[in-house]
Parts: sequence; structure tokens; C-alpha cells
Amino acid sequence: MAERWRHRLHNAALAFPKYPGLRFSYGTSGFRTEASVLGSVAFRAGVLAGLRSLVTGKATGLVITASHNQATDNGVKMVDPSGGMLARNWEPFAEDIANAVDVLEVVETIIKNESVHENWKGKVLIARDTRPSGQALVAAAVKGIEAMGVAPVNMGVLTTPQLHWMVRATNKGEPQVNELAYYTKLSEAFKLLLDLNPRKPAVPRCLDIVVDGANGVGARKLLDLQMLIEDLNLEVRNSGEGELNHLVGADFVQKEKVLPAGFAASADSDRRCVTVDGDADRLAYFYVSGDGIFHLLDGDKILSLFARFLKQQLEALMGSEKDCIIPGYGRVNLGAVQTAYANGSSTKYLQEVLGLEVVLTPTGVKYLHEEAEKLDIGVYFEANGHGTVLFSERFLDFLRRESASSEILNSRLRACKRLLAVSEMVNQAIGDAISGLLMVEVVLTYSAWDVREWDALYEDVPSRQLKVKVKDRTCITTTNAETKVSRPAELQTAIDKEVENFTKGRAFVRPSGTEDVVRVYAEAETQELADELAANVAVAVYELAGGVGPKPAKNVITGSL
Ligand code: NG1
Ligand code: ZN
Repeated sequence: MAERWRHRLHNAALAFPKYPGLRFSYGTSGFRTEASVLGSVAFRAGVLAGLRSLVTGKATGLVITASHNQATDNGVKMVDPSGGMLARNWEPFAEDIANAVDVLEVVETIIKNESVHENWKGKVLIARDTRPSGQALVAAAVKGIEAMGVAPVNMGVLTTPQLHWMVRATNKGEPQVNELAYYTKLSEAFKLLLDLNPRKPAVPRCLDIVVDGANGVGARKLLDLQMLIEDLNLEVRNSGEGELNHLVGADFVQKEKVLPAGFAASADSDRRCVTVDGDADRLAYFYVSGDGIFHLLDGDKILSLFARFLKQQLEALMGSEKDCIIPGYGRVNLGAVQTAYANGSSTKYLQEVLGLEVVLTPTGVKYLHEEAEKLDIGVYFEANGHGTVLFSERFLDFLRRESASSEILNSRLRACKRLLAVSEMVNQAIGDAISGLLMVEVVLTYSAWDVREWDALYEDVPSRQLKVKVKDRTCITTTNAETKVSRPAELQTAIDKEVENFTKGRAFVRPSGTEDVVRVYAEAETQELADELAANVAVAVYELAGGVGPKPAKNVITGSL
């Protein structure tokens, strides 16, 4: 490493010493903890994002966000040149640099391994969510990027998926990379998709939706998008007037299965409602039926809706062929990717009704994305509403050729054009609540469906999620896509014993990668039984994995079988 370069980095790093007594880990989606201790992590992530840009010769990104977590937390997430999450083989570097006493040592090792030269050029795009702590963390990250001699580009306040999209667009050589370009791309594809829809008189052209914006960045961005789409009529609530993610937002609604603040069962009955999380990469729909019952359409339902639509388009392309064989292309691999949190009924629907291959991965979109990328059309969703649809370049090339080769707008050409427009509208870099919402609306209009018909695709197995605080959550390790605990072994034995007592029982636990808790998930035949199984498993976690604070109560409302 050249002396001048080393000197500059050394001096800059003096202002960002390692926070004493803490160990930072690069979790499910980056560093995430209390905002007040993140200054040096942001600086160091800036250094690493700069270095990653130099090594790859492409733009990289940084997002300062703690997503669904409370307002006082924050986080640093690195974006790779593809627009996806940081390459997994670089995660150890991220952890090393965040915890190093001497930043220079880590940097020098990477520079040596990758033979990086000081004269190489790099660029890092940065954005933040609406958290008050974000501005100072962006400033720290900028210092880190500059110390590497790389150009920081501060994109201001954005949703996480917008920044991912921009990194991808930059590296694809798009002429305009800004918010307007993002909204234009999405809205044009959306309008084209609506135009391609079969004309049915019953289809309402004006799409009325009530949005819970989680008091975060998504609310204002949806309003910006709406300016470009006449057909979309959004009533946005929780747009910043209350506390971020507090009793609002996709994480709250999906896990608690209740209405967010600002919504009322009577006044909002029968309206189509949407919730996003604090950085707008998660999406869920909900409605209250006339009898006052709350209905959630989570990531699994969204995945099922999308998969069904995509399969219908493939059928139009197949003509008289079978088994997803498309004349002129061969077999198209359409598949779904889920995690252990996926509701059992959704997996069954995808496999048995749609006949799709379903892959299960550990929690975290980096794993799901990787699997979906292997397919021609890969749809992935976490139950919490984070997901997207990915298309392979080879398949897109085929669609482009096909749609250019004919002028008769028959069902085959319509399907080609639809799939191409979907690939433009649905974020190819990462799950995106805004593009996901547009896609749901397209598919509902296409099928002339309301939420009720969509909801009826399958009935969820009742489930419950809980959190347990333990002294050290890393004492739990898991295997088999997180469905089994490998350590402490007694814990898995205890879970198995509990599950045996419940009809249709399924349960698993894992340490969270974004919060200091152990998560418990349970399914059973009725809601009461799912609650009971979850509570019993929570007690087992508390007892066998070093629980702290008040002990969770065993749920004995119904008595197990
Ligand atoms: P952790 O805290 O590791 O469970 C949560 C979500 C993930 C993912 C990340 C990123 C659940 C059960 N887990 O991770 O799916 O979305 O946050 O925000 O919802
Ligand atoms: Zn999020």
C-alpha cells in the first residue's frame, strides 16, 4: 500500500476507534444495533465498500438503515456491484474491519491479496432511511470512502431497495441513475402491464389502496410514485407523524397479526390495505372482512399470487407443449424459494396446485436470492414480505427476440411482453415493497380479483411467532435450513417432545440476526394450539439456552392433545 494512501487512511481512522467492549457481527443483513455505537462501524464499512469498489472496478453501495427495528437502532448494509447483498466471501472482511483495533491491518491484507492499486477508480452510492441518527452515520461512511480515495455519491433519503436498484443501474451503464429514473421505469412498466390485461368490464381501473407507511421512508416515496400513475389512488397513513415501526409497519402487522395504529376494524372494513416496513423492502396486504375479522396476506400469499400468474404466462408461451417446454427455448425452470417460516399451506399450494419446485433456505434474502438466481424465473419471498421475482438473462433474451419477431398481438406475444415488463418493474436487485405493490395490483387486475379471491388461494395453517431474550443468543446453533437446533442438543429434544403433542404441529427456533433475541415459530391445527406450542417452546428456550428477564409463561388455555 502506497505510503501516502496509508497515511491518509491512518489519519482518518484515528477519529473512528473501535467501540470498546463490543463485538459487531455482520448479521442477516449487515450490522445492526443501537445507533449511538455505530459511528466507527459506518466509517469502516465506508472503507470496505470503497475497497470492494476498487477491487471489482464497479460501483458499490451502502445503506444506513435498521429496517423494521426500533427508531433508536440503526444499521449499515453493504451493496455489491450486482445490486444484491455483499458477496458472502466478503462478509468476514466486514466483520474483521468493524472489530479491528487497527483498520490498516485489515485493509492491507485485502489490498495485498487482490493486488489493488492506488490509481484505480471507484464509486460508492450511499443512502439512509429517515432515522435521525442517519445523517451522522452517512458522514462517517463518507469519510471512510474518501480515505480509500474513492468517490462517495450521497443519494440522500431512499428506501433500501431504491439504493440497491441504483447500484445495479449504475453498473449496467444506465444513462440516468436517480429517483425519477426509478419511478419512471416502474410506472411505465406498470402502465404497459395494465394495458396488456385482458379487458374485463368488472375490472376497476382506479386502484384504491390504504397504505401503512410504518412512519418511515416508504410513505413519502409511494406518494412520489403516485404522481406518475393516474390509476393508483393511495391513501397513505403513518407517513411520519408517529414513531417509526412502533405499532405500525409490515414487521409488526405480520408478526402480531393485528391492525397497525391508525386503522380501525369498523371504518376500514373491506378496504384493500397495504403495509411496508421502515425501509420499504417488505410488503404485506391485509383487510378486515364485514364480520370484523382481520386477514393477513403475507409474503407467502404474495409469492403464491405471483407464481400462479407467472405459470399462466408460461402456459400461454407453451402452446400445446407440456412440462414448461417452450418452443424455441426448451424447458423453462420456474421455481419458488422460501424459508422455514413459510406457512405450510403455501408450500403445499406451490408444490401440489402449481406443480412447482420449492427450495428452502436459511433466513435472510442473501440465501433466497442466490437460489432464485439459478432458475429461469425464480420467485422468492420470506413470510415477512421480503422478496422478488428474478429472470435469467438467457430467458430475457429469448423473450426480447420473440416479442420483436411478431406483430400479431396474440396470447403468446402478450405473455412475452408481460414477462418482459414484469422484469422491468419488479426490482431485480432485491425485494422491494414499492415494486411488489405494483406487481400485486397488476396481477389482481389481470385476474379481475379482489383481495378476497386472492386470499382464498389457500388457507394458512395457524401459526405464532415469539421472541425470547437469552444471555447469549449465539449459544444456539441450527442446521437443516434452520429447522433443527444442533446445539444445545437438549433443546431440540425438548422441541421434538412438544411438537409430538400437537396435531399438525411444527416448531423451530433460531437466533435472530437483526435483533438480540431468539425467535420461536410454531404451527398447529388451531390458533390456540399454535399459541400454546409456541409458548411451550419459548419456555424450553428460556430454560435450556440461558433465558434472561421474566420467564415466558406456559400457555395452558386449551391443553395439548
Ligand atoms: P432475523 O432477525 O435474523 O430473524 C429478520 C427477518 C428476516 C430478514 C431480516 C432482514 C424474520 C423471522 N426474520 O431477520 O427474514 O427479513 O430481518 O430485515 O422475519
Ligand atoms: Zn426492511
